[in-house]
Amino acid sequence: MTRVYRAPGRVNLIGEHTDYNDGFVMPIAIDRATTATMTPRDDRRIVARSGRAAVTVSLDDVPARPGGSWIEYIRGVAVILERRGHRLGGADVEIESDVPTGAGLSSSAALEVSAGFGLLDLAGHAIDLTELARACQLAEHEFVGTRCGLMDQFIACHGRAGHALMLDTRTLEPEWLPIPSGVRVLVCNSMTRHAHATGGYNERRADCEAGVHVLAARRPEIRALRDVLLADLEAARADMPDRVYRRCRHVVTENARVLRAAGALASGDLEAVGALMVESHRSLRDDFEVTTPGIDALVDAALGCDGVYGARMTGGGFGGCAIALVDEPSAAAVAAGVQQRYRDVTGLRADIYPCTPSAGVSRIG
Ligand code: GAF
Repeated sequence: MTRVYRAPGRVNLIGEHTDYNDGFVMPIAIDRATTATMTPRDDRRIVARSGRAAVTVSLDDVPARPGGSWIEYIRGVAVILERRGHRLGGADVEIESDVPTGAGLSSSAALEVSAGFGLLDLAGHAIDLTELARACQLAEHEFVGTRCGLMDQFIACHGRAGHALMLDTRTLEPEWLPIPSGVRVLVCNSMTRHAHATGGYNERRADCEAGVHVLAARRPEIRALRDVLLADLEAARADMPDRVYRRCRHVVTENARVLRAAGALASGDLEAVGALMVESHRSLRDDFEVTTPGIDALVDAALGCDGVYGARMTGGGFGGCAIALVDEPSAAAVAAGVQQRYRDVTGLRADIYPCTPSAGVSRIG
């Protein structure tokens, strides 16, 4: 019995670096995905293939220090699921994906979720998608070393065709927002990625935690930046390094932007959504410092084209992708215009395509 499982990548419309601060995010599952073709084995080995790479690991032999290769995404999920009481069997796993790796479109969550879903299904377990998302997030913390939030795994599990998900990452309460007809989200891949993205990500998270520590000393009910008002932050500004203050300012203002963007999207006010996207990008560039010159160039290029409501980086940053919210009839001209301007500024060729809001993980064969 061979089965095929599929989990999507994602873009995030707005709400960046807010998920590990108990805040708000607005991801969309996209029509690029990872498929895991899986056949059960009667030993407890996972024999995984991706392109020409093949790796075998045993579920009974978990190394104290994970090896840092792509197999850790699969092994990590399997180990965490077993730790949570789901006994699994081995499997041959063939991985294929059209989610570009290292582009900020969450290829890692697509891999974790497709494989984790498949392992649970092959073992006959009922699947709680939110529990699966949490197991995948923990796998990334423990086996890969990125202290990520839950956004990517959550949307890979729960994505809905035609919709963005406004998620409160504290309560996990979802609000599904239909993407209005006549508008497209263009994915603009800068084709660049910093080698130190994981380190930079974890440093940003540590800065946010340092800010909470200072703020909670003044107001003990503060548990996360989600609980902080701009006035709290201004009052505590002198007690923290300027860098920490600016990281916190990004998160506090970004949470407010997501809430406003949700209202604007629900009422079809695309101009307002676009303006909030631009503000978000500037905050990520100037306060959170996770954009790169290439990504800034892509965003500027998009904002110089007719038919663009807004544009911003998407995902963790340090390279990767920007997105642009565009009028559907202008999409092809915007793609060509952005490509041209980006090449003029950087000499690089950006990969640009519209994405279709898609469903989350499922068995497809
Ligand atoms: C990465 C992480 F995996 C997410 O949890 C999120 O923090 C995002 O960066 C930034 O918003 O994709």
